[in-house]
Amino acid sequence: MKFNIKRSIASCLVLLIGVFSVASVNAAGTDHVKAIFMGDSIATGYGLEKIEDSYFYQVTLDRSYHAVNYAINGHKSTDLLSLLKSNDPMREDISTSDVIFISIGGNDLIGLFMGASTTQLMDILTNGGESVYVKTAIQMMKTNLDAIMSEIHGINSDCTVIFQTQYNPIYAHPQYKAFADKIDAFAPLFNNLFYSLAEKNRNVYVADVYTAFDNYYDTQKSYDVIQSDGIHPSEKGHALIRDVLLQKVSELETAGAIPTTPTLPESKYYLLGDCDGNKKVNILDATTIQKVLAGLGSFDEVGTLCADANLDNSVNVKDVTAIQKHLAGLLPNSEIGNLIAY
Ligand SMILES: [Ca+2]
Ligand SMILES: [Ca+2]
Repeated sequence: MKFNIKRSIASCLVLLIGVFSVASVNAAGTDHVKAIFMGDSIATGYGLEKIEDSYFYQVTLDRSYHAVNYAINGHKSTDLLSLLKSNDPMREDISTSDVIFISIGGNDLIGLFMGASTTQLMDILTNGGESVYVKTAIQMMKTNLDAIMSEIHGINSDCTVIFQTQYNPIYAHPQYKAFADKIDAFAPLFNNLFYSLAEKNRNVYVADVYTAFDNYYDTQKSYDVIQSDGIHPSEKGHALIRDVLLQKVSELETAGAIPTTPTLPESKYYLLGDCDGNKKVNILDATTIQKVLAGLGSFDEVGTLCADANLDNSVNVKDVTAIQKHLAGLLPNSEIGNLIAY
């Protein structure tokens, strides 16, 4: 019972691992600042070995936020706008949020390049920012960003919104790296849209991730902040984004634009269902419980929390079934796979 009481007052961290599903640990009655993360696969932590390496997780822990992540792999600005208009739980969370972090536009920019026909590609490479395709894509993203901001402010005009500029990953792309300088020539045209947005709207700010990556490339002579896919940030890249965001958060806290969570005893988190402690939930976790139930080993304190997959305060065969059903997609409202504070 002690565990449940602790949990009910603990902060909340909601994770998306691979698929879009949002669940939340009850954080009612807490004074935690509420943060929402949204956007694309940079924000989901796509491709990372451990979700703890994501900037989303690290910013949340650093500031003891109650955080919810609505990011979806592959999303462009058009997709984020549709999601904002249609997702009621997201709108509900926005209405009570203090700060929103948005990573969007990378797929608009790269998609323009990678989705181009030969004719379009030639036009882009020849004319850069003057290309009709680049201009059209920028105009569409501008329209979407304006609409995204009016949706958010329509729900909650007081929350602070931080847009992340999009870094150029193509220097590290196995296939397209020869075109990296071409992309770099018009990437600022996309990123300038965020600055215009911040000028036009109150409570809107920009965290300059682009420049942090660009400086890293120059000073470190390395692209190891990018994963081997040549697109997504690596563990180091997420640490870089984390630093840029925390710097901006500090400034905005000092300016009074973001509240700070009162100092609370440090929360620790466990991954529900991860019975073997490898930071993933898979079928081996169900097997681990079966072995312990058969007397082949035992759980320590955290292991016991992780193994109580159905959260009924005991570890038994029902937890094995719960993990199996979760893995089969049959328990959409389960908290298995979420980080839970204790
Ligand atoms: Ca595991
Ligand atoms: Ca149980």
